Amino acid sequence: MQRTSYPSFRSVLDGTKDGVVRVAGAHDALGGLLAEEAGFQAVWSSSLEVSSSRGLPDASLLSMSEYLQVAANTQKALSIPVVTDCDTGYGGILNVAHMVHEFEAAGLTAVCIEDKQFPKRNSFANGGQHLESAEEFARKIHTAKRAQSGPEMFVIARTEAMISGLGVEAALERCRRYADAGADAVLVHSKQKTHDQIMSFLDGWDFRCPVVIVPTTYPDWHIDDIKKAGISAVIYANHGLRATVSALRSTYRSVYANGDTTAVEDSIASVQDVFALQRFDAWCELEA
Ligand code: SPV
Ligand code: MG
Repeated sequence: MQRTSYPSFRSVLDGTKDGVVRVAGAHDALGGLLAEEAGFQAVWSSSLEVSSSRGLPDASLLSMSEYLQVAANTQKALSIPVVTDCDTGYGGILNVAHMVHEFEAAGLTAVCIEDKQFPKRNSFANGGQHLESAEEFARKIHTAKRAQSGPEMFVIARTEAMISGLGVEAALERCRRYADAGADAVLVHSKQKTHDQIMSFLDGWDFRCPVVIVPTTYPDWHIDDIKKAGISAVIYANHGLRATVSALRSTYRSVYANGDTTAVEDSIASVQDVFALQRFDAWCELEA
């Protein structure tokens, strides 16, 4: 069944004041359903996941409408909110306004934009990590907040300062500016192998708005310690995608190599399991 009601990301965050909102990356509704089943409180419609699902690099190749369609289809299947990774906002200031109008109209309740120049590259790509000026990006945030028509839309301002090679001070300066421009939260991204850089950021942060992190390269930071550090939301951005690649690769290889599917039967979901995820029974009832 498609979902007609689900909480906004803002209400989930407000309701998790003593904890951390845990968010899982997905590239479609099925991935979102599995994240919800596992207990996650929100889903990240990731630009890396969505472009990879098209066999394309995460380099601003897909259009806003293509990302919106994936995010909206994911949201329709879920009872938890989707946070959409909207890259740079798909262009300039008016593109950001258009983006907010369109995502809000489609029922999405949270968007994230980052302070890189369009076209951007994935944060873990070598080179090409060119920042937009802090002033211009603050204008994007201000415009995004002015463009929303209802109170729910949650705008996350993401700084790529430390991804581009700048230090913690630059990230702090940018995040203060974005918060003052109206951001509902800041996302501070790091590609270091430990969470030390994020801890230095938090030491200098006055928590004028909540902080979101993406612990891809520092995977050992336990959720209890993330919570103690004062972080509000954590995005496990691409683990679903990477698990999909590993699972499909080993399954296809086994089936091809063995000439029959016996060896994989115990490790793959049953067709009945898939029907349950589709809520097939509820659909059949509609027809009864
Ligand atoms: C994504 O999931 O697309 C992100 C996070 O933006 S990262 O891949 O770390 O840049
Ligand atoms: Mg992305």
